[in-house]
Amino acid sequence: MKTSKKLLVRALNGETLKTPPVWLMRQAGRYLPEYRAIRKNARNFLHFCYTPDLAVEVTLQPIRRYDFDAAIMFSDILVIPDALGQQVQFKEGEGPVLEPVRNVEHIKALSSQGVLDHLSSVFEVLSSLRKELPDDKTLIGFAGAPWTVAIYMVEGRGGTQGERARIWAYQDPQSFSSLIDLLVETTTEYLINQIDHGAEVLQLFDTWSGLLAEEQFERWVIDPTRRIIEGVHKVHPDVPIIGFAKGSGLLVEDYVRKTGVAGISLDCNVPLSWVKDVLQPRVTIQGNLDNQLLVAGGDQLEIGVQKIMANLNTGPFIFNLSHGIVPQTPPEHVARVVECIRSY
Ligand code: 1CP
Repeated sequence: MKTSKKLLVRALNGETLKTPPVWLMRQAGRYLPEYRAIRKNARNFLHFCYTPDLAVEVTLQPIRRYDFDAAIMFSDILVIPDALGQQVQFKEGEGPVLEPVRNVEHIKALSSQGVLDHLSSVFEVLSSLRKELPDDKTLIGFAGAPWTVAIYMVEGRGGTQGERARIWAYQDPQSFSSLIDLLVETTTEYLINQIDHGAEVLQLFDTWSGLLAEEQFERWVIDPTRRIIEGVHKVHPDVPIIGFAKGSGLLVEDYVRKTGVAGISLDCNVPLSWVKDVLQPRVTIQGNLDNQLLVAGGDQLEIGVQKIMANLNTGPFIFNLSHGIVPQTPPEHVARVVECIRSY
């Protein structure tokens, strides 16, 4: 099937569909027994991401089980710091641990030279997926947005409020911007190559954009995102890019106007009537079922799905979550959501 005929791409090109395309952030992951079975044999998480056979297999698992409209390649946003030469580890039960970047010398020690070679297995995963995916499914590539990746690079671990990065950005914006610029340049090349290898849609994850005050948001979220999208579109003008500026509240309107995203992935703390009236006329909406309601299940789950459908399925729309599926999610709740959307 031609890419432009696929449901996800049609929605991103502004079409209102009777039944919206559906995929869920972190649709591959520990809530699935078939994922855990493969994961337990992998040496470590990064090695798992870099082993094409395994990454392809776990990408396809949720497509087989739920018939989602799109597959997101299995990888992680932290492969970029790893490829830049920063030490990155995923510790069991602890999450990512990085050798922190805290000053100009640390930034200078990073190198964008071998990044694409280092990530060649990711491109292999995409090429294989394009061959193996059912014809009507869209293949999504992704990267972390510079601000969110920088937070992990500077803090050295998850579970922070990005304090060090935020203070650095205020105290010495010039040196902090050299880190952001390096990420803009590297991420742009990385995404262009993802498209060259079969990605049909891209998503930029800015999970921690909601930590920033208005001017900082403009400088460290909007501007780098706009530059990446411009750079990608210079080479591949027709590939739609979805932005996930999580937690950014009302600032998301500016993000939509200035970055060039074709779709905006929303979390669940935005009023749906505002989304419908203000955002949806400009951009395709993706979202925004509370990922904890997906754990909770029951009647509330179906009511939640229907409320989103009633508000947002009257314009260009992609069904998704507020944030990724968590490991405690009962797999049968995911099946109910898909059924509920398709029988709406
Ligand atoms: O052991 C495991 O299985 C590790 C769990 C896990 C998984 C399944 C991690 C570690 N990463 C992933 C895959 C992943 N990460 C995908 C795959 C595709 C899919 O959606 O199915 C994607 C898109 C990501 C992106 C990602 N990684 C983000 C952005 C999206 C989001 O959820 O906010 C972030 C912030 C990360 C960092 C990361 N990687 C892994 C963990 C536990 C974390 C979060 C650390 C933290 O801040 O606490």
